[in-house]
Amino acid sequence: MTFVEPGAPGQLAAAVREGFAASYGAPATVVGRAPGRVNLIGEHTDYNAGLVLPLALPHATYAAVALREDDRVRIGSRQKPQPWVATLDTIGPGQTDGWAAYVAGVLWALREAGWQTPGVDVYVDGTVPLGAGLSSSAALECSFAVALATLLGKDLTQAGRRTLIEACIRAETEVAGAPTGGMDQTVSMLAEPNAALLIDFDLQTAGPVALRLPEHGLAVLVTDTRVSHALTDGGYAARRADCEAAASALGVASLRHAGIAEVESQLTNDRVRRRARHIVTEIDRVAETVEAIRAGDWLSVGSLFLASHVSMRDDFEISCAELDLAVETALGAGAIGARMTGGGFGGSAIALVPLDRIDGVAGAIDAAFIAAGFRPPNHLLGEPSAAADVVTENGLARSS
Ligand code: GAF
Repeated sequence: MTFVEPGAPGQLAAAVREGFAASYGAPATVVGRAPGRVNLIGEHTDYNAGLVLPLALPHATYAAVALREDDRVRIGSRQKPQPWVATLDTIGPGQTDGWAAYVAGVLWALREAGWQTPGVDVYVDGTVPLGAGLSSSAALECSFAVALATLLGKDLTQAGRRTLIEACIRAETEVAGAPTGGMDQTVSMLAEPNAALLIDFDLQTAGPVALRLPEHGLAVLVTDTRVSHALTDGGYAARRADCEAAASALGVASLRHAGIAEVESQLTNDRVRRRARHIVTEIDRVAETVEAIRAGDWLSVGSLFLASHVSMRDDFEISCAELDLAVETALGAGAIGARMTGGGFGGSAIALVPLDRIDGVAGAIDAAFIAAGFRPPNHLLGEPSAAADVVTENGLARSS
């Protein structure tokens, strides 16, 4: 069984400072840290003005950054120490691709928002599994954004963080070309420890929902199927287009404002109707999950997880054999509920598991994968953790 550990922030920050110094021959000024996320429920609802309920993982990306005196931009990582190099005026939509776009795009978006910034040197590393549906991209964007904000003397208050969220979303959608909905950047910037974050994309509000699972003898087990997941592939954009077609056919601005009766009776295209049915029922499930968590009704939370998975498998069609097997096996091995999480087409599944069943459920999933001829998955624990911030020399995130 392989569990991916989050690592100690102080050590990981020191490691990126070392990598920075080795790459650029001078010390970094600031290290930003931003968490990956796992979504408890509410999938593909963010771009439909709906509700989502993610939590920030303890697994994070760390970005060591220094301002330059010229307009050069250098971005390196432990995986790719040879830095990507550009100048400020060559960064932007249609001009920048590859992984560095997630950092350079933030720089571009903040300059578009009016920030005066010189060139930067950046070096990143972290413990968020890549391509696992756990928002390694948003963690990369947000780790750089908080570091740059701090270097430029900007605040990291709620209002300051909203500016950074917008810039990170623009980086991802306009520069990296992934037409995503904003959940990942929002939770990475606004999450609180021991809580999930209920985000309402219609009202533009976000607030914590207390989630002290160990006190209830429970944990969120995350299983990374290691089936590749890329939001720039066509599947995500195709789902988004179907949702927009459904809203348009129903005459509403977004599916948040559609009811299930009209979806069933007025949408004549079978595929579009099923997509819309997922969104409308999923938004209701998020609200019901929040109520069940607040009431300590974990069996209902588990049932809602399973209903969400079935909806994504059959109506939204974003699951895959590995995700279905992880969910079915987790339930058979003692999980209270399980579902695929994130954008889909691979990536991760979550299971709500009694503490004394964590190893049993993870082991059963491994065995089932091997028996099915799949690569053994990785696991991690989804302990609700803190939002993005800078890391001080002693390893503690600065309070903001
Ligand atoms: C990805 C996207 F980035 C999010 O915006 C969201 O749509 C999610 O898939 C599905 O819920 O993580």
